[in-house]
Amino acid sequence: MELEHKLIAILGKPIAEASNEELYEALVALVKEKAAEVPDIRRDRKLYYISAEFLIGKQLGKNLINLDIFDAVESILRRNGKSLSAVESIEKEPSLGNGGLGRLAACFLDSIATLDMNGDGVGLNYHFGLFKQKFKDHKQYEIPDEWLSGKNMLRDTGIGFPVQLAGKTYMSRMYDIDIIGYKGGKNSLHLFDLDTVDDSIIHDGIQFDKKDIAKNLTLFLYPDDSDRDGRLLRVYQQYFMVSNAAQLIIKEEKEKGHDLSRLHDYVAVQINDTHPSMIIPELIRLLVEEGITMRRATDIVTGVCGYTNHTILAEALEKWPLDYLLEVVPHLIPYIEALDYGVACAYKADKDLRIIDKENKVHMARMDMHLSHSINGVAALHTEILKNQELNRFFVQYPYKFNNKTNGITFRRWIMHCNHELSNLIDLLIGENWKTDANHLENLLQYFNDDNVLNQLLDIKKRNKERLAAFIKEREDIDINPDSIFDAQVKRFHEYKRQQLNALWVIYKYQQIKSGQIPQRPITVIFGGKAAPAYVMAKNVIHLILCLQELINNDPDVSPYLKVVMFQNYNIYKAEICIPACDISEQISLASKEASGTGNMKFMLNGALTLGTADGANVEIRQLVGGENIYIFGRTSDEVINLYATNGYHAKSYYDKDENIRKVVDFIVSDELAAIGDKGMLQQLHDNLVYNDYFMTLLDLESYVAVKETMLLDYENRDWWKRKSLVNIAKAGFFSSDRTINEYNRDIWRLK
Ligand code: 26Q
Repeated sequence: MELEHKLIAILGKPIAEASNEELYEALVALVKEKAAEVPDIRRDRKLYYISAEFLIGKQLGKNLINLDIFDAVESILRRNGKSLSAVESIEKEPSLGNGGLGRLAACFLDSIATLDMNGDGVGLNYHFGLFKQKFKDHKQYEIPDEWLSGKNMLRDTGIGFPVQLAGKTYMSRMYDIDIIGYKGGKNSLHLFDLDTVDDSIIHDGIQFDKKDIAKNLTLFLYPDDSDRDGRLLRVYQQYFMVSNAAQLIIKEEKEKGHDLSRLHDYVAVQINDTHPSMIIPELIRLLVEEGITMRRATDIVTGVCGYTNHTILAEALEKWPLDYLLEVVPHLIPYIEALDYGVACAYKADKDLRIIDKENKVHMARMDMHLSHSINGVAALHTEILKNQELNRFFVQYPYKFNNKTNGITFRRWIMHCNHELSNLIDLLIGENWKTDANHLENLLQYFNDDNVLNQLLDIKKRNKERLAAFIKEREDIDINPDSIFDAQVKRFHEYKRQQLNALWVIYKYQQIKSGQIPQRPITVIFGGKAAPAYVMAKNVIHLILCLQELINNDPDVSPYLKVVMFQNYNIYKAEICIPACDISEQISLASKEASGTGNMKFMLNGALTLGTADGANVEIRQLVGGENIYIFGRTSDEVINLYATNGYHAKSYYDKDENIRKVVDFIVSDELAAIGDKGMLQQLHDNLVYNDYFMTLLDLESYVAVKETMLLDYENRDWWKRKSLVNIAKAGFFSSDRTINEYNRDIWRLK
């Protein structure tokens, strides 16, 4: 009752008479009021999680859940003829991330607050985020994502720091977003910005003057780095982020009266990939300015910092030419050179350990590894590959620094919020303990032979499919059949993730249907994700998929049995509607290349079965559910690593020797597709597959097709499938980010 009265008071009118927009604003005000009553988490020791991305998703629903008033608010609205989900759809989604790395940071903040640890996020307030994806002529176009327009949840703190960029001083401004733990206290996400940034300099999509730092610094996440000015801008952004972080840390420590020469006793910094690596020389510099010797400052900062690696792809390991740094952050150069000199003295023999290489490039990851006390990978296989292959030289020097922290996801968003029905059913079956200790989900296994419960799982999946079908009809105007098998691959577009492999399967199935081989049950193949604006081949793959969507969905011979749907501007909100509805979770990266994956965990938790390679966290999913409850195909990471080492893979020979492969691959340049799409793009994609195929698509095609057929057959055995689905849900507890964060805390942060 109290809540209802509050809401009416804020609205100034009866709930039934309010519009969804008015209800949205009233609920935001209500959340603010409630959040103000939630105590700040304060401890002697504090974590700063520094990240270029925080893909936090819409905040209203999550905050209602964590304040434990979601159900109450939902029923108040329902009683007044309103729908909370309609109100939630009004909120603009923050565009502060790209993919897994940013979403991981968001899940971590949720778990850190929920577990009552003191840990804040530090990042940048990108005015137009990554970009908004638009499809036109079956191609991706990029436009600014105006997520900040209208009301938003940022709070101007009035706090700012002077930051030196290329010898000039700029005053920053810090905006905060409350991070409320589930039935817990609150921390903050600090997003830094510059008042002078000028949104009006953007033209023609996402173009702008890359030189005018005062006006462009925080316009976009990952601005185009295909020219020198673009790359310099990224260095400006990175330094701006970490300089603010470092000054915030020093300010807070001084306010607490802590002795800076014991900073490592009070502060932990986690470096999320190499984007924030300059925090290391910057913190050292500030400590030296406080009168601490360089030697001592270096030890202190090493004791403070931990580094997380998210990739083995060489191009993602950042190396900045020394002259870029000289231009942007000349005051850091003496520190970086001194650190490099220290490395040179300590490890004379091994040039590959040097921070500055002989081409005068600064290797950010190497700096991280020398000057952090912890280096972690994000899934067991990934960490082993780092230790034994990619970072082996560092592992030999610092074996004690290396550790694994298998990723996790917050169950508050990825089941409680996105799949109420399943969440409520679980409550009824095993009680609510699983929400704070996810291992309790294993208690679901007692229903392994309970047809009543298993059929309820199927019913919930069905209703989630209907919800997704309605959403796709409304947003994309495509009709999909809720009785079809929903098969989804939603993630950033990258050749190593091999959306092209899935697209080849779509072609294979299309050709089968055209020749009269009708599948037992219709299949809906769902794609979603963005390609980096300058990543030509990833955009070609999107083009192929959009052309296939056009061809197949409009072919009356085929569309009753096969549909292709590609979400436009896939984001967290769409993920929350998509994932609970899917049967098949495509996790088909080339083995060894996907550090972990976290989408795989979200699908599993919502009862989908994985079709994947033995890569990243798929390996751990298999260990948990057993081989009969997952569909693994393709070469192993050892085999792939060996093929790279021996130059043993030649796509052309697979193409030449197998007629079936040729038929499928050549369809990319068929008249049918050329009539729809851009011949040049399709030809380039085709030729890349046949003559280059760096991520070995054709290598795994045969095994992918075979295992996928088995999976589709198994789907028809509903009695089996529902059990497999139950086991997946029951075993997903390990992938709670609460478990991950407890491990970070135990091994790296020691916050409490
Ligand atoms: C690097 C250099 C230049 C421009 C951009 C970048 C860049 C930008 C974003 C490099 C990497 C990223 C993002 C990486 C990412 O999202 N990695 C994912 O991290 C997840 C969380 O650990 C893992 O689950 C995924 O396997 C991994 O792909």
